[in-house]
Amino acid sequence: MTDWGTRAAVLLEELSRCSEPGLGVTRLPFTPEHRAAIDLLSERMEQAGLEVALDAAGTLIGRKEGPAGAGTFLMGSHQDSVREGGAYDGIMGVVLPLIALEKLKAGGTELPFSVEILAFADEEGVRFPTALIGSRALAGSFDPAVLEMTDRDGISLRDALSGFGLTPDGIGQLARGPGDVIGFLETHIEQGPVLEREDEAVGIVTAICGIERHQISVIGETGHAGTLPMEGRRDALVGAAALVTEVNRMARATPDLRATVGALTVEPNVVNAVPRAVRLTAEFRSPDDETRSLAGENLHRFAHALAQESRLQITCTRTYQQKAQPCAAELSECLKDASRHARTRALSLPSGATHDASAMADLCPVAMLFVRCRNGVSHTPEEFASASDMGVAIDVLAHFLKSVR
Ligand code: HGY
Ligand code: MN
Ligand code: MN
Repeated sequence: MTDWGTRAAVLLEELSRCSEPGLGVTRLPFTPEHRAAIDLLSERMEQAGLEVALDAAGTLIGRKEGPAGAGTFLMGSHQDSVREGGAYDGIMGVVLPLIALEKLKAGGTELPFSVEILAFADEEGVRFPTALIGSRALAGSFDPAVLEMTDRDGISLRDALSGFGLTPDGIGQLARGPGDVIGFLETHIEQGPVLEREDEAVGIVTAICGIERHQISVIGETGHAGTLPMEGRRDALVGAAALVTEVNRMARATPDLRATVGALTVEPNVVNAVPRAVRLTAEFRSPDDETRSLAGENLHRFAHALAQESRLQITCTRTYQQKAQPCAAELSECLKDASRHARTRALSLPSGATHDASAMADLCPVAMLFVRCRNGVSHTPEEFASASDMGVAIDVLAHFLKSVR
C-alpha cells in the first residue's frame, strides 16, 4: 500500500534543497534555485506521464491529456518562497496534485478531461515589487508595465525573464480562453492556526483577503551624531518611526484590517550619523476592499501631513493591489463532498494570505484546499505540514478530480 503522504513529503524535502544557502528556504523567481526546482519537478511530472512545458512567464506546466474537447482542469500554486521561508508555502500546491495524479494512475482511473499542474514562478512578490506574474498571465490580467520593475540589485523583471531563457514580450499571448478551462484548484498550507485548533487535516477556503502594498521613502538630512544640534534635525528615521507607528495604530483600531511594515532600509545606516534616507514598505490586508483602500488613503494623508510638519521629503506610492476574492460556491461544494469522502469535517475558513487563485478567478471558477499548519507559523523555516495530513489532502484531491464536472 503506497503511503502517498510520505511520497509527497519526500519530494517536498528534495525541493526544499533548491534554495539559497542559509536558514529555511529562499527560492526567488528566475534564479538558479528556481531552475533547480523546475528541473526536479519536470522529471517527476514526466515520470507521472505528463507532458512538460515552461511558458513565457516561467510557469512550469505539466499536462495530462484527456479526451479532445473535454476541457482542462487546472491545479497548482507557486514555486517561489519568501527569504528564509518554509518548505511548504506554494510548492505543496504543485506536489500534492502531482501525487494525486500518480495515485489515480496507480488505481487505473482515467479522467474525462485534461488536467494541468502549474508551478507559477512568482507569487510572493519578494524579488520584484509585483506578484502573481504567471497566474495573471493565464488570466489575461498581466500588466506589461511591471516588466520594468527592478529588484534590489537593479535587475529589471524583463532582464530576469530573458536571463532565464524566457521571452517577456510573449507573456501577453498566454491568456487562456475561458471556454477550455473548467476551473482552478489551489492546495496550500493554511499558514494559520485554525485547522490545528479544530484538529482537522484539511479545510475549504471561503474567500481570499484583498491586499495592497505601498513603497515609502523618507528623505531628511544627515550629519554628525555628536555635533549636529537636536533642534532643527531632519532625521529620516524619526519620520519613518512615526509612519510605522501610525500603520500599526490604524490596523489595531480597525476591525478586519491587518497592516505590516515588513521591510525597511536606512542610509547611511551607521551608528554615528543622523539617518539621511529611509525606505520602507507598508502592506494592508482585509476581506473588505473598502476597508483596505481607505487605510491606504489614510496612510498617504498621514505621510503628507508629516512631511509638512517635519520638513522631511516623504513619497508614498502604491505599488500593488489585489481585490478580495470569494471562492466559487459550486467548485467548493465539490471539494467539500470530496473532503467528506476522505472522512474529514469539510471545515470552511477564510484565507488571510493571498494566493494565485485570486488572479485565476478572473479566468475561471476557483477553489482552495488548506492543509493543517503546525503552530500556524509560515514564512519561516519552522513551517511544517505532516505527511499524514498531506495524505488526507491527496485523498481529497483524488476524489475531487473523479467527481468534478
Ligand atoms: O503574502 C502572502 O499572503 C502570500 O504568502 N504571498
Ligand atoms: Mn503562498
Ligand atoms: Mn507566502
